[in-house]
Amino acid sequence: MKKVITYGTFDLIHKGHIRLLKRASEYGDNLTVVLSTDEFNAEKGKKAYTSYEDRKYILEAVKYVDQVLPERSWDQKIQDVKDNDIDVFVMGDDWKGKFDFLEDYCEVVYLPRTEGISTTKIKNDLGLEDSKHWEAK
Ligand code: C2G
Repeated sequence: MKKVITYGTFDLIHKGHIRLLKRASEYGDNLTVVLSTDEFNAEKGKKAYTSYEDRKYILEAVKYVDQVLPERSWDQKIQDVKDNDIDVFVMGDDWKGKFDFLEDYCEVVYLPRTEGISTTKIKNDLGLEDSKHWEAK
């Protein structure tokens, strides 16, 4: 079984996320998504609107996704690849080059991002970027 892995926050999940997951899943037979916890998001300088549990629940309902694991640190990728017998690591190309160190352990693929959509754009378009409505639950 050819195993694929990808990482992300996947907040306010949208077509760009789904297209990434679909394309990633086509590199193998099984896709693991390592999902940023709320605590790790704080380290990334992100505050997801949707909690980790709810983002996990949603991703587990996506037909391209086989399992969801927590991403707690920048430093877990090599261990994740080893522990899960991963063959292919896939990320959007906004990360191009950043994870090439994984080439010692698996194939590394950067896919073109989907233009015109992002969680930030959704928040801005809804005028929610700084409003009180935006406080994380
Ligand atoms: N993505 C995409 N097109 C978009 C938006 C996002 O292809 N319009 C991709 C990103 O390139 C990424 C994935 O969807 O591969 C998840 O995006 P985010 O949730 O923004 O993930 P990010 O915060 O970049 O977290 O350790 C890696 C980090 O956890 C990545």
